[in-house]
Order: sequence, then C-alpha cells, then structure tokens
Amino acid sequence: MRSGTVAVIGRANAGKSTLINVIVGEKVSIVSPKPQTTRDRILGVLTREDYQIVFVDTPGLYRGRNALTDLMMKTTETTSKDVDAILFVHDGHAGIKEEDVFLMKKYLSLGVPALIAYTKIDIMPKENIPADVKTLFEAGIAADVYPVSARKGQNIAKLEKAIAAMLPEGDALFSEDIVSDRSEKFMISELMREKILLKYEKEIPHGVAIVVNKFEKQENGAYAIDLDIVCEKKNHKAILIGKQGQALKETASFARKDMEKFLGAKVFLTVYVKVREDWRDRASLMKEFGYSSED
Ligand SMILES: Nc1nc2c(ncn2[C@@H]2O[C@H](COP(=O)(O)OP(=O)(O)OP(=O)(O)O)[C@@H](O)[C@H]2O)c(=O)[nH]1
Ligand SMILES: [Mg+2]
Repeated sequence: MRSGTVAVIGRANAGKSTLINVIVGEKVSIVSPKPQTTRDRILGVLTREDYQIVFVDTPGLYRGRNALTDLMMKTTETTSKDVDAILFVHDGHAGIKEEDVFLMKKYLSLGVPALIAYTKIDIMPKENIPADVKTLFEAGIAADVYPVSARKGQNIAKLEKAIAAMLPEGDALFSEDIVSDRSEKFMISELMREKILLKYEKEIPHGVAIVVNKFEKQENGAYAIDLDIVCEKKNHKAILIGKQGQALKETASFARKDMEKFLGAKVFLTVYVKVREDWRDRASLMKEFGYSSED
C-alpha cells in the first residue's frame, strides 16, 4: 500500500482545516471564518484499502505580531520540511496575488511531491479557474492544480486519489480506526475555542486560550467538564461574559451541544473566564496553555 504524511499548507483562512475534515470524513480540526484558527499541528488520518494519508494541518501563513504567531509560523515551517508530500491550499475566490505566487514557489520547491488544491470554487465565477491556472503556470509554478469545493464536496475524490498517488509505498503509520492524533480533552478545548471564534469579534478570539481543568466520565456515561477561558485583558473578560452573563451562557451552551455530539454523551459544562495580561507574548504562560515548540 501507499502511506505517508502530507503537510497541508496555505494562507490563513484558505480552507485547509475544512478540506482535511471533508477528506477524512470527521471533524479533526476546528474551522472558522477568522484567520489564524488553527494554532497547532494536528493530524487527520484517512485509511483506505490501498493507501493511508496522514494529513498534517498547520497554522495558516500569516505575518506574526506576537510570540504565539511566531511559534505558529515556526510550526508550519518545520512541518513543511518533515513530510512525504505537500498539499498547498489556495482560496480560489480570493484571486491570485504576488504573495500567493511567492508562497507557492517557496513551499512547492522543497524537494517532495506537491500539488495545489484551489478551493472554494462554489463561491466564485467558474470562468476565473482556467485564467488563474494559466497565471500560475506562467509564473513558473509547475505543480498540478485541483479546483475543489470542500463545502460542496466538488472534485474531492479526485484530489484524494492524486494525493494518495504522491505517497511512497509502505506500511500504514496508524491503525485503521485512528482519525486523529489528538485526545478527546484537546478536542474539547478546541471546540470551545471554535465557538469563541464564531461568536466574538476582533482581537478577542485571537487572545483566548482554553484550559481544561476537569474532564471526567461519570458512571452514568455523562461527562463533567470544567474549563477556563483565558483572555488577555479585563475589558475582553467583560465582553466575553456580557450583560448579566448572557453572552457567556450562550457561548457555553453552543459549545456544550457540540461537545455532546463529539463525545456521544451528555456533558455538564462549567466555564470560568480568567485574565492573564498579554499571555501571547509570555513564553511561560504560552507553555502553560499548551503552546510550546517542544511538541
Ligand atoms: N464557500 C466555501 N467556504 C469554505 C470552503 N472551505 C472553507 N471555507 C470557509 O473558509 C473559512 C476558513 O476555513 P478554515 O478551514 O478554518 O481555513 P484554514 O485555512 O484552516 O484557516 P487557518 O486555520 O486560520 O489558517 C471558513 O469560514 C470555512 O467555512 C469551501 O470549499 N467553500
Ligand atoms: Mg485551520
């Protein structure tokens, strides 16, 4: 069989995590309309009869402005150098800018097989596709381009086959029942962060970290989960909580429903909001919240 790792790389918000979730067939990585949703390297594993693709989701390429984004960019950089293949994801509906060509050239010439997923074709005029493919070709980008829509499932099967064909012959890296390398506890914290990304504006979600203090399965099968939403500033805490706690109540209930779906069981969720000034620039706090270069 063929098997190997594929780094999924592209600009922030391009649609990398959505594409991985669709191909793997399960939600392994959270998704939101805000850039910088993915902060960590996350594996999504697809096992078929004659191949296994281990996708490595990465933080989207973005100009760093604090120690956390610097670490995220370092994560993407190191991942790109340690895989069997690269899938560069481009948001087709955003057009092609000089910066895209620059990034594609950088990540498509690392000496491993690579191809381009040109995604979100469901929300753009179809006639732009051949023109963009020509632009890329004329700019000297040699990789094959697969126009897809993760949202509508268009051309996904074709893309999957092309990715599998890039992988070397070898044994499966994971047993066939594995879809992610992450624990349930990690996914719970990510689902909470996803709801904050979806519900709050501007800098608030980007300054949030989640710390799960209790994750317990009870005898009746239900889960008792206590977590902290850590934010950067006092006024962010006030916004997160809202008038009479209404905003937090809604966010927590939204998250709880998704956690119940994910765990297949009832969840009792307790949420606290804490402030840790400028934690995104403080190495010790970043580490405490699960962001360090060691893993
Ligand atoms: N219409 C449409 N929207 C999409 C498609 N794929 C992703 N999106 C949307 O694009 C936004 C970003 O998707 P993500 O999957 O979080 O993007 P990402 O590249 O992982 O982003 P970062 O983790 O921030 O780098 C979300 O609002 C998705 O719903 C698609 O095929 N069609
Ligand atoms: Mg992502």
